Amino acid sequence: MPMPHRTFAEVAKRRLVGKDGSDRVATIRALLGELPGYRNGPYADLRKWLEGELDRTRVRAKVVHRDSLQVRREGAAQIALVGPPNTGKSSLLQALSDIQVKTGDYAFTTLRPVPALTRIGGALVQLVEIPGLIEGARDDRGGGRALLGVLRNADAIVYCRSAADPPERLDVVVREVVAAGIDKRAILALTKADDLTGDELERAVGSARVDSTQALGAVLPVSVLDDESLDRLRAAIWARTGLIRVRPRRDGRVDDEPFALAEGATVVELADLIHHDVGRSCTGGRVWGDSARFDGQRVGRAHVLADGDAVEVTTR
Ligand SMILES: Nc1nc2c(ncn2[C@@H]2O[C@H](COP(=O)(O)OP(=O)(O)OP(=O)(O)O)[C@@H](O)[C@H]2O)c(=O)[nH]1
Ligand SMILES: [Mg+2]
Repeated sequence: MPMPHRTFAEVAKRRLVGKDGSDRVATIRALLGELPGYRNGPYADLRKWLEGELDRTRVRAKVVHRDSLQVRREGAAQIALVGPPNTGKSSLLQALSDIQVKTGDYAFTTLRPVPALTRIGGALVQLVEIPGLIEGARDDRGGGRALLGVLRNADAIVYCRSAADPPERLDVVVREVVAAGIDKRAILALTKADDLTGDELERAVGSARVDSTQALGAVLPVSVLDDESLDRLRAAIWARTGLIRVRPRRDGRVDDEPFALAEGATVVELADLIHHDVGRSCTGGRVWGDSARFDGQRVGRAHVLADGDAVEVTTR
């Protein structure tokens, strides 16, 4: 039994994350070897996509010196983690995904943006650690311009500061981001929350809230040792992607994997993502979830969906 094609696509993307040059070529070749040889349908589409990746990788290998800081977007949204050195950004990346990243008890362990894919409520989201933003980054100090370029591309920002550090520790980074004209939905993660006692943490969160300007967004204590805090971070990240997760329902069964749609998306937009033919013949649907007044409510094509909805699309 071959792997379902959607699973294969996810696995393939995951295996390609962060790979460049000959490493990437070898992985693509291996994936092509594992792909069932159908000439039509989704597997043939996957083959075409992989062959395209092969070409693009070869082209990129020649220009890699120019844009080696660029991060290839993967997943439904891209979230940048940024903050002073040694604030636990790599550790968060590692705790939220299953990649191995270098972490270390010293500054500037990470020197290039590091991407990692994480799943939030079934949807794939790319996290990117932005290292080493220093004073003068906007004037390209420390390769700052390219790093800010990655931030500019992201859908939202998680500012990271150690809970035990004074608020000012983040000032340099925030100043550079603001001066670069980057204005995104954001979260302030107070990292290594386990370093503080309950009382100390409460005070740290309180003063961060007072101090937190609009740019920093909601304050969230996190520790890689506390799974619940990581789940809260995941939820807060998702809330800032501007996306909703919607699962198709067919024959009474709800798909495991959600589609990620823009906030405000309608039934017909979901139908179109499932397949253009379904989009064309969509008459509406039945909805389970927050956008429905009751389970299985019948709705029209223009019904606006909510995060977490399950939808049975009806067609002519
Ligand atoms: N107690 C505690 N220590 C943590 C936590 N997260 C990270 N650390 C430690 O903090 C140190 C720095 O972690 P990194 O993840 O490398 O920090 P970083 O922000 O990626 O650092 P640079 O890449 O150097 O900027 C390491 O010694 C980690 O073990 C946490 O939640 N709790
Ligand atoms: Mg790091």
